[in-house]
Amino acid sequence: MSDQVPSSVDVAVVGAGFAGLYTLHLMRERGLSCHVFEAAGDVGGTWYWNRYPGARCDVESVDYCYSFSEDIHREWAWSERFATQPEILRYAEFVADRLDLRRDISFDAQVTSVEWDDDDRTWALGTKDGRGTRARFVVAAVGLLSASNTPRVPGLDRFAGEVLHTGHWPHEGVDFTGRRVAVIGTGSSGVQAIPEIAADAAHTTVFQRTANYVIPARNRPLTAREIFHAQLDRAFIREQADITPAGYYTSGTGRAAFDDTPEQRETELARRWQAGGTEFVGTYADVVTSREANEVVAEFVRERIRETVHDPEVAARLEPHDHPIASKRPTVGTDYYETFNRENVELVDVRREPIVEITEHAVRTDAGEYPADTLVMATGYDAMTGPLTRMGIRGRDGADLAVEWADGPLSYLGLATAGFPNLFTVTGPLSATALTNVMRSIEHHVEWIADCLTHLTRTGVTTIEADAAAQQQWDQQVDAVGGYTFHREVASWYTGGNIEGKARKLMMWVGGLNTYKQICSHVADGGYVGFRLDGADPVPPP
Ligand code: NA7
Repeated sequence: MSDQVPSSVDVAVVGAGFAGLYTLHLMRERGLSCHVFEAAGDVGGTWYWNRYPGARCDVESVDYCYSFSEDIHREWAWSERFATQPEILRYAEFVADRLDLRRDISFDAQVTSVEWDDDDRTWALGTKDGRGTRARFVVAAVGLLSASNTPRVPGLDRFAGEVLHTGHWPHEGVDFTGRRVAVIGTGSSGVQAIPEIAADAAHTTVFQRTANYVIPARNRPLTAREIFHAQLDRAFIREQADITPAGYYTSGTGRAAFDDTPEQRETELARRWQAGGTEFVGTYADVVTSREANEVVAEFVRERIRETVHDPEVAARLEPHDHPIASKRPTVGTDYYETFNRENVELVDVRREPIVEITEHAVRTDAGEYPADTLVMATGYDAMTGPLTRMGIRGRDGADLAVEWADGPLSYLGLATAGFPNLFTVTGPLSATALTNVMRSIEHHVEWIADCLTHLTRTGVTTIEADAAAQQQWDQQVDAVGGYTFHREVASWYTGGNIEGKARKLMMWVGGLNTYKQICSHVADGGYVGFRLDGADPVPPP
């Protein structure tokens, strides 16, 4: 770990999750001096904080890892199909050790100001505790889901027991034995945590705002053969990142739902439901573009809910009806629906009976009071923009990123924003991320940025800045492509609709990582089309 912050560097990186770690490694390889600032006490990013019971990745572990290094790929073996948070964190630590990264990372260093100085064309970064540096370039590797969202429920500060957020879980863990627990939120975090909490707690009350489609994980240990193949197949993994929309191999049928007969559909969906994992939702190619196709898959899930949950009233409350399946991030769970058959578990639909307030010892809805000793907020994140707008970024002429983005994020390719020269985002808003295997998005963005900085350094260019017109065109393209799927219309963290008062805008390119990578390559190959180099007119298309 580095307590010594250099007074100036070529590249300052914010965040030591998977994006920040790879950025540091690649910058070193390119001969650029680099320093990383990380708010947490160690590496891992989202996997450092999300220590709630049951926390796992919903992408299969053999895909949720780096592919850039032959050595790392060969030396690491995952133990389960869906890795647990502790195992993923160990992997991040392993990579940090293997590449000797910690010596250039400052921990417990929350960046609170990032200010552009036009005179000497550098950024000044400052942390909450007064550390800082100057940097030619800044890479914000802050993750999509790192700014947690705690809704302003009246009386929350009066609650006498512990209030926990899944995204900031106590490192020492929590013993729920004998406690009455209230869980608010049934997204991925809630879906994973609820069965584990219910197994230990005296009583668990689940407050659900939107019923979700929960696909069984069917998690299991990986076989020796699977581990061997995963270690062998790095080239395959990288190739898939280039040719598939999600950036990894998926076993969808490639057919439209109505290409199959009803019997074939039932058989195919049942087989995939049995296999588990998010691939179930990708059974048919038109699931996010055809309402009828979507409804077939959605109804299949509802039938499984009715089949699993004994109390028909509870089952009805758990059935999702208000959004298409896969229009929000699909959730993968273990024994989620089964948990509602437990005597000590209660489900409250807060659309029917809204939460009015939190009292000292209970959650009070307009229909009654639910006693609780511990409150678990599984209420998600101010996703994608939150980590960036909370960082005090001020660009050219003092422009405040939070103000510029008040009506939604603006970015060219999701990599850079007009008015903020020499600042790059990894998995930033309006890039190809979130719907992808984020590991592949991270690798692509970091490599693109590293190539860009290498080019600028070689050619003596001191500033690069997205052109406002190119940015606007990209914005329109993201929106137009977004119109082909259901993601844009649904209130979720993809659109900012999960948070009261947040501007609604689809925040990612849904046209596929493969297509996005080609666009980014054309931009670079054309000499950074749509960017202004050293303040000159934007580079036109070749
Ligand atoms: P999510 O998926 O955003 O889920 C948050 C949950 O909290 C969701 O059920 C929300 O309901 C609920 N929520 C949020 N605000 C409130 C209020 N005010 N009242 C009641 N319920 C509320 O976050 P997660 O942490 O579960 O998962 C994030 C990602 O991590 C996930 O997509 C994976 O990629 C991994 P809503 O559905 O908005 O009505």
